[in-house]
Parts: sequence; structure tokens; C-alpha cells
Amino acid sequence: MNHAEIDALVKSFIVDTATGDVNPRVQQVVVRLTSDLFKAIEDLDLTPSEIWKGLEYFAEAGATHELGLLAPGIGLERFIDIRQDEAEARAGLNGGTPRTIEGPLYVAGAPKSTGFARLDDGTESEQGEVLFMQGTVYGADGKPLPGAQVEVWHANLMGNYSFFDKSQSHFNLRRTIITDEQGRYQFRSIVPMGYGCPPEGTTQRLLTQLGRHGRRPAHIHFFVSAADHRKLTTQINIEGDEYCWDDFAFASREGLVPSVTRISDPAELDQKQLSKPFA
Ligand code: MBD
Ligand code: FE
Repeated sequence: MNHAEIDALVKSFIVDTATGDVNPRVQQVVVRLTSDLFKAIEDLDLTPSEIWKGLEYFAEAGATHELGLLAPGIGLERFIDIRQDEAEARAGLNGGTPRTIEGPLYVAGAPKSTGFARLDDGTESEQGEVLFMQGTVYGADGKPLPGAQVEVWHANLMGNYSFFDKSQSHFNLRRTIITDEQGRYQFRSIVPMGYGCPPEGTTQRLLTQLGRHGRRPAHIHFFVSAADHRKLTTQINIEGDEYCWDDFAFASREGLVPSVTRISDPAELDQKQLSKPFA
């Protein structure tokens, strides 16, 4: 069938049979996606078994909760961000910390504190490196924002996230920090390890057939929100990670790889003229 015939067929199936209440947007989207699918089937000459295999693939991805992993893996989540950046640029809303993808592993309701939080429950203190991070939340006017909400979440030393990894305590490595009077937040945690897609899962199986790996660099996620401001969704990568610029989820961006200073003795804070965490 040629494309015009496919358009007519899809219209006859979906549009011409409408009787009750039509949601025009849903109709528009379904007509478009269905005709694009049929055209791809035609152009690629997909066999019936290939088509059913594709449907089974999505069924398995859904049943194993991997659709949220497939979305970043095929670049869909990054594409949504690019479009958001473009929309903001058109509206003249430039500058500030770049956004990047949320990923599938956020959990709402993390313990809340003001100014400072310790994120880790201490179970990996022996093996891990202690990490301190501090920063200031600024509004678009460049002024510090007191009372802003900084939600932080990251993986443990196995690259796993609490709740998804049942072996971790609830809300391990997840906290909500409210900025202090000067718009500052600080936290103590452990340096995370990068995430890897479940090796036998639907996402990794697809990536492998595309000749791709399913690794993410070590990273820390943030939601930053405040009254009358749009929410920022972003992440930082830990510099030096071999996947820092080779992320299967395409989340790495210029400006989101802060420099990390490693110290073994607190006295080095003075020598290196670093601000003191907790000070
Ligand atoms: C992650 O930790 C993540 O941040 C993304 C985007 C995908 C999979 C695991
Ligand atoms: Fe993550």
C-alpha cells in the first residue's frame, strides 16, 4: 500500500467510525501515530512475526517496569528536554543551571530538613568515599532564594536506588533540603557509583542489538523548586567517571560536571582554601 492509501485506511478505521464524544487531540495523535506505524511496517516490509515480537517486547517492558528505562535509552527523554530548552529560548528564558532528564527512579516524600542533610544511612561508610556538596539556589534575577526546595537522590555503591533496591533502607540517599536564609543548601553523602541497566532486561537486550552499552556515569539528581518559579530538574555527573561523557541516557551536559576536590585530611580544606562543610 502507498502512503496515501494508508492515510485513507487509518482515517476509515479511526475517524470515520467515530460516534460518541470525540477527544480531538487524542484522535489527532492516534491517527498520526497509527498511520506512521503502518507506513513503517510497509516501508520496512515487517513480517507478522516481527510485528508481534515488537508488541510482546513492549508488553514485557511494561510488565517489568522498564518503559521508564527505555525512554531515556532511546533518547526520548533527552529529546523532550531539548524541545523544552528550545521553547524557553524562544520565550527569552535563557541562563541558569541547565536542565537534564529526571530518569525513572525518583521517589516523592523524602525526609525534609533546612540547610543541611545527611543522605546516606551509614551502611556503606566503610567502603565508600564521603562526599560533601554545597550550593546556593538563585532566582532568575540572580538573587539567592531562601526557602527553596532542593530534592536530592542518587545511587549507592552498587549503582542502585533505595525502594527499587529492596535491600536499602527507605529513603536511603534521598533527601529534601530547604535552603537557609542565604539560599544555601549543604549535604553529606557517599560518592555514588554509576548505574547499569539490568543485563537481562528488555532495555539492555535492545541496546545490545544496537551495539550500545547501558551504563550511566556516577551522578546525583536534583529537583529544585520554589514558589512562583518553574521547577528545575537536573543532575550532576562525578568527573573522572569513564562514562561521564558516554551516558546511555544522554543526560551529560556542559555545566553539569562540577569539579570534585578529594581530600584525605580536613586540614587540606584550609590549604586548598575550600569552604568548610558544616562551618
Ligand atoms: C538512572 O539512575 C537514571 O538516572 C536514568 C536516567 C536511567 C536509569 C537509571
Ligand atoms: Fe539516576
